[in-house]
Amino acid sequence: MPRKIDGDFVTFTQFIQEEQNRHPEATGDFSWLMSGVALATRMIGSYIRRAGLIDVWGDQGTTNVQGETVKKLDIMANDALKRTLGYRGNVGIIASEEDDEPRVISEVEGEDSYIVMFDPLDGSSNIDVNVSVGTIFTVFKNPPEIEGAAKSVLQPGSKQIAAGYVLYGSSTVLVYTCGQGTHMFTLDPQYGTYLLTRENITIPQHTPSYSVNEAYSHGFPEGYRRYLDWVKLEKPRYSSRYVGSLVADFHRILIKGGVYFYPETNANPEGKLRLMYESNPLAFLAEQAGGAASTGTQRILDVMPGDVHHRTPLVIGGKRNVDEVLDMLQAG
Ligand code: P6P
Repeated sequence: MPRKIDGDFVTFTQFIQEEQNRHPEATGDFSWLMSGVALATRMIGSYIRRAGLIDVWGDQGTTNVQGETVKKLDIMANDALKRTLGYRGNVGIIASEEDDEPRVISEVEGEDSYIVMFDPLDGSSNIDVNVSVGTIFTVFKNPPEIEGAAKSVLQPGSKQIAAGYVLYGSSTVLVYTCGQGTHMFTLDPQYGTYLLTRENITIPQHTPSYSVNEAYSHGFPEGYRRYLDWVKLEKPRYSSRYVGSLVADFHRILIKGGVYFYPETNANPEGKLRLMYESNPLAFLAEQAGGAASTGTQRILDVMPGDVHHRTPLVIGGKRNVDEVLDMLQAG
């Protein structure tokens, strides 16, 4: 049930404002920026809920910088985020999974400037079959001293000042952190606003559950294959859950525990998932909820990106679940 303060519901914007009041050093109107993200996701959710009734199924007819077929909804989601963030004067740079390069959208001088990066619609190939999809976002300070958007965005995940996702599932939930815990807000369609429904989420340290696309396991490094053999013999029995939509898979782990991993494969020797707007935000949320996130050899939040679309292997989930996988990798 939504949390109440003095009998009133707590909206996402109120929550952000309360956080900002607790941290006067937070420059600029951060809540105004985050309200832009929330508005865009409400627009995206309305498109998704009407898929089939409006012309949003199927392909756009182009491929993106990732070499992936672009879905019509990918473009609509990307445009919604760029439009709403474009009106937030304190957003200096945006970068999207759908765009080749980061873009300067406002020359905001000094401290009051942010970088927002996002995957506008992760898992969009699932739209046509009505499986949950998500929007993932992350926020960094825009360093005025660095020249050029392409360089300004190249910061390790430990520098994130906020991150989150929206999961368009059986209900629409926004999960968010600014380094003060991981919190969840549920969209009340009646009011069209996100209400606080879970505060200070904690990932169970260990749950007998793992999430991976085992079809590729023959191409995994040996340690992952050893883990997959071991886990099938363990007592109590482990369960396997894989939606094939990162936000849906991660959200299950955030609430119930377990581990998700997408290792290096023959098709994706660097890993398939992107660091800046997929792995980093989820790693920030996971660590704030007491979990862990690794490349298999390094903490995700310590990775120095090579470019805005840097790919990485990802192992993420409950602390002890992640350690079980890492122990198998380190066993050589
Ligand atoms: P595979 C969707 O394209 C995505 O990036 C994630 O949402 C998802 O976890 C993964 O790819 C699924 O990849 O190779 O198992 O289909």
